Amino acid sequence: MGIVNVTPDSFSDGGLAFGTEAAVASASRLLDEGADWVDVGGESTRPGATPVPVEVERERVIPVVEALRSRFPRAVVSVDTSKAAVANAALDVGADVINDVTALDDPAMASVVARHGAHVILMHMRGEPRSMMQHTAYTDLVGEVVAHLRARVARARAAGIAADRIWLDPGVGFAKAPADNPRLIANVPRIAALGYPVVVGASRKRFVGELSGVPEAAHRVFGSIGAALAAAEAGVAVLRVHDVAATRQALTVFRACRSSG
Ligand code: HH2
Repeated sequence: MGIVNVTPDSFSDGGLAFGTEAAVASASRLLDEGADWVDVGGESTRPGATPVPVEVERERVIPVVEALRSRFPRAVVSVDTSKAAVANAALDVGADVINDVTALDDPAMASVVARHGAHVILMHMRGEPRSMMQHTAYTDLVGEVVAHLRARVARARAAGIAADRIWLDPGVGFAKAPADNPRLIANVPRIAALGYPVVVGASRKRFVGELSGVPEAAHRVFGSIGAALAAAEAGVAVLRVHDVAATRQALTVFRACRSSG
């Protein structure tokens, strides 16, 4: 999954894909580089980010989804939103998946997804992006993440979202202390044991920079590849990444080696 941020302030590439044309060009490049899926986001969820009003988010995202749908009919298109109104508009113009970092906090979200027969990514987070880094204390990190995701799956199922439309994500960097992130990647099998495919987004994140001593997010490609291969080894179904060509190349070789034993 290649990341297309239609935002002026995302943590690693804010402003690069701001505006419909730039976002579509960026998605087109990611698909050329080997992405199967593009994730379009109109609101940054980096720690401390200020929420964007629904109208603004809708105006950023919907024209991009419309353009992608007509130009790339075979690509999977997800919209990274936690607002049911934005999700509804995006599904109306052909988005396939809602990537909800709050895992259905908006009371209308589950029914919007169910009504469209869409897919949904349920991600683990505590609090909201503005305050999440004040909620990083766990007594049993993996157990608590699994329990939270299990509860959100129950919410999705109760609203009528089919089991084969649900994806889970441990939420790397969302209300997590630095050491929690590699731990969650190593423990992907415990999340997958809930019975749903797992998505991981570690690309360019702060823990990668802290582990490798690289302060600049855009320079964390090599460390991000390390996280991506560890996640692949742990069994994730989808990697959410900025650097598609590099990740695709690494994964191709990784898989060839893994399957040649
Ligand atoms: N991380 C970000 C946003 N959306 N969705 C999922 N499912 N998993 C993630 O790990 C995830 C996500 C990171 O936030 P943002 O500040 O918007 O930056 P970017 O989109 O460039 O990664």
